[in-house]
Amino acid sequence: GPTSQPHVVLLPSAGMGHLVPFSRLAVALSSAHGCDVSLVTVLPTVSSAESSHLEALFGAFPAVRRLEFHLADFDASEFPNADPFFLRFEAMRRSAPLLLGPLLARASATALVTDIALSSVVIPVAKQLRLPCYVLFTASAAMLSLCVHFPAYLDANGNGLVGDVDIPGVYQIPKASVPQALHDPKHLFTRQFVANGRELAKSDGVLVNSFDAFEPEAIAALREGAVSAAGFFPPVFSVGPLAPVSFPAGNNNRADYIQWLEAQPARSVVYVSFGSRKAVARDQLRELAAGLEASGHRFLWVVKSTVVDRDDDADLGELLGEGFLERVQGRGMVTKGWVEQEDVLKQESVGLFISHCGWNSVTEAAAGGLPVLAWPRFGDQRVNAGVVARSGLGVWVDSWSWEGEEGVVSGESIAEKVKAVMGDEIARNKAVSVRDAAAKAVADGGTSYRNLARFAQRCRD
Ligand code: BUP
Repeated sequence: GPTSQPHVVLLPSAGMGHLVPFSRLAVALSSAHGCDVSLVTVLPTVSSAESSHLEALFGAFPAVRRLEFHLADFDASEFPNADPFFLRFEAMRRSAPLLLGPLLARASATALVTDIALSSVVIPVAKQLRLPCYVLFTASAAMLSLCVHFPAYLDANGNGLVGDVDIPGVYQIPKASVPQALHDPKHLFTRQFVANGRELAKSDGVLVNSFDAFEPEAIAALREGAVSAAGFFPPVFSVGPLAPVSFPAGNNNRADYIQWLEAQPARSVVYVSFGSRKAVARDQLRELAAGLEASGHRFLWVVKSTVVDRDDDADLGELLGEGFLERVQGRGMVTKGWVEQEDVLKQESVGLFISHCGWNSVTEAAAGGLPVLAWPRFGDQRVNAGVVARSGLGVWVDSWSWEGEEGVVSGESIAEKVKAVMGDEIARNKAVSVRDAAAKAVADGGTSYRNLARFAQRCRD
């Protein structure tokens, strides 16, 4: 109601890649910037990683309130074979026009931050309620610039064939880096992406988990209005890297992989993770195993062989090939479950991160000054890998295969590259410079610090 105090409602969509930056933002606004914050949740979550994360978050930060969003019935049979996370986005998008307004009214929301994946349906709901509506873009600023420019790009290319995309004021995204789905105008992801891109200009501002020194071109071009066809764009709040939320450990037992990492020499371990959302093909898993073994380096490898973690009952030994686990015992640690990546990246012993370049992982590597060997696979990951290479955070062998490509990268190529980057002093120093720039951005008076304070001030006004 009109007499209640300012109340910021945050609305994430599905998947850890979305939930993680939202919970970081929730804690930052609530703990450091004096905002009353609620986080909207949809139950049941798609993955069990999300449900454990939410439980830990609400347990550790009781000031962050939980608002449950009940979805209308949704018939998924219209989208055979669709990714379960996209299906959840779509279910939320369909429920928002009718069900979100009442939820926000009941909660006496005074500002809303919506996930980019829901923007085109949520912004009109907020407008109707006269509620200031901001968007949290959960990927890179480069990807944000693509999102803003892409509708105009399609309008100008009536034939629907997508080639290299030259983003005004930014740089060219090569055809191969444009997310696979966007090459098909009828794809569910493309329809959502274009609708969201068109609607963004009507938001009250866009937050992005990046920092000015990391992505100078994209952030400046967005701010200057150079990217949008209208020549105007709402304020861009680059607030990254958002600080990880640390949950007090439930017990005193440090995880086995942390104990193992603590026992290894400085910068001797390769950490390998391809994110939480997509399985790696079995052939490729075998080659990766061969590559890590042949590199001679120590490694910690998080293996994922199914799309949704609840379905993962594969046997590691069988998955990685006869005798592999025995041969690398002591030198390589392989785990199927969730690891606390933040804790891993903090370890002195970790010297390289082989990453799919999910944007959260990239920002975490940047904050830690850990060199990245980029191996993007699908979605926005090749665009993010471009940021990794440009910024000096890491290296990207862009000929390595990605979604839709037949090839498997051989164990020999992987071993060779791992050896090269592990021994590359210059690469390490560059990653450390990125870390220093990130620390400066989030420190008192830094660009990200000021942007977040400015944003919180608006929410409190
Ligand atoms: Br896997 C894994 N532990 O075992 P991204 C991930 N994470 O802490 P994604 C763990 O989840 P999208 C694990 O630190 C990061 O914060 C990781 O987000 C954490 O990739 C987050 O890196 C994963 O953006 O999401 O999951 O592929 O595709 O939505 O970007």
